[in-house]
Order: sequence, then C-alpha cells, then structure tokens
Amino acid sequence: MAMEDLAFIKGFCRLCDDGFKQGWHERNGGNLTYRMTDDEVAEAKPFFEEPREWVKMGVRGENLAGQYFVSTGSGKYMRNVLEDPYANIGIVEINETGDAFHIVWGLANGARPTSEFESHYMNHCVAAARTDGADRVIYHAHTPGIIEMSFVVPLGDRVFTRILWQMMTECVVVFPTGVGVVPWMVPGGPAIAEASSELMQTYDAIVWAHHGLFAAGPDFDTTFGLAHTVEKAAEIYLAARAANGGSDDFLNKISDKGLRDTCRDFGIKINEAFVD
Ligand code: 2HA
Ligand code: ZN
Repeated sequence: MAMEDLAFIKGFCRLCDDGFKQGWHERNGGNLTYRMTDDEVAEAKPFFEEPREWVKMGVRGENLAGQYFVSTGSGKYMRNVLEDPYANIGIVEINETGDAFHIVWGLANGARPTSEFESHYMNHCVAAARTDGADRVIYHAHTPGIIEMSFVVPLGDRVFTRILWQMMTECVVVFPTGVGVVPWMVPGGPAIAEASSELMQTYDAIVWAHHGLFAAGPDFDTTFGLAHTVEKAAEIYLAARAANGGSDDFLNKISDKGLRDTCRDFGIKINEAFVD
C-alpha cells in the first residue's frame, strides 16, 4: 500500500487525466484541489513526511482551518499527474488560524501547490459554508468553448446562464442556480480570488473570461460532470451560431416555460432571477 493506492488520490489523478484528454489542459494550464475527509486523513497519515515550512497565504479562511487538501503543483502539467502523482501533486495542511499551509506529502523536489491555491482555498471556504461542508472539490480548466463564448457574449451572469441553459435540455438540472461570470483579470492574484469567492456564494460554476472555468462540487464525478456539461453547452452554442450564419437568433429554442417545467418535474429550484 502507498499513498498512490488510496481511493481519493486515484480519483484526483483520474480527474486530471480526464481533463487533459478533453483538451482542457495545455502545458501547465488548469488546477485541482480536494479537501480530504477525516477518514481519508487518517488513512493517509502513515505516508506523511516531515512537514515543510509554513507558507503564509494572502487570504484567511477560518472555517477550514486545520483541514488537509490535495493540490496540483504550480507549473505542473495535468498530462503528467496520473503517471507520477508524487512529483506533480501534493497534500498540504492548513494551520489553525486558516492563513498558512505546509506540505506534508508529494510535490517532490521543492515544488509548490498551484499558483491559484489562494483562490481555491478562499472558494473552498465559501463553498463549504454554503453547502454545510458537502463541497470538497475546486477545479479550474481552460475549457475552449467557454473561452470562445467570452469573446462574443456580454460578460454577465444572466446572459451566460440563459444561453447555456437553452443549449441542452438537462443543463438547467445540472446547474439550476446558473453560472457567474468574472471579467478578464490577472490570473493567480488576490483580485480573481476575491471576485470568484463573491460569486461562489451563489454559483457552483464560474466563467473566467478569456481564461476558462472554475467549478466546485462535493466529489470528483459531480465537479468534472459540471465542467463537462457547461463546456459542452458552450460548444453547442458556438456550433449552432456558426451554423446559423453567426447569429444566435435561432429558429427553435427551449422556452422559459420549458426551463421551469423541467425544474418542476425534477424537483429542482431554478434561479428565478434568470427566467422570464
Ligand atoms: O497555469 O491555469 O490560472 C495554471 C493556471 C492558472
Ligand atoms: Zn488558468
């Protein structure tokens, strides 16, 4: 038995590989973090190493102080994670005040957690608080359809959400609160962390204009499935628009009544602000 044999590490690595195979992770693009359960911490502890130095974060989140996270490494390639987890991902412990971390496993040869770790941590804090602790995964991917959409669609939550809901019947079931949209910002900094965590109070999926998608969820399947669904809807929109001579004034579409009826039959609460 080794760290790499534990189910949550396998699930983490599989998601990285799935995302790479989708074409969402050129070079070192994208990142993933996962908040471990107490049971997972207990089974992983025998493999922990001498902790490295504490690293202060620019953010503080007290509700997840003392928790453990798996994180992809800064500058590491999603393409390589499955082949060599120890070099490309690691486990960090958050300190008791929720404003620093240290590495307890992996990230070999002095590697660091993802450059977006502060964004991830802040958003974990918000998502966990909103879902009573259910949310454990934050995933960032360079999804081309969503990036393309951000060039041709106004950068607003309502307009993006409505387009995506209308592209595929089950979208409204997968993300009934919709998607948030962050305008273009410098990656890896406190501003994008702040803007995303603001939207994370409401949405599970956030569009980073000209950059990609930022998604939260309770487990790897749900979170990857959310990103996959949002991205597929974006690709359908772009293809339908191209097939329609560049216009999104489509001959046929799903009505607002259709969106409402779907949610009613699935027993889901739609975001009322986004339907007429
Ligand atoms: O390269 O995707 O947003 C990692 C990133 C930063
Ligand atoms: Zn990125």
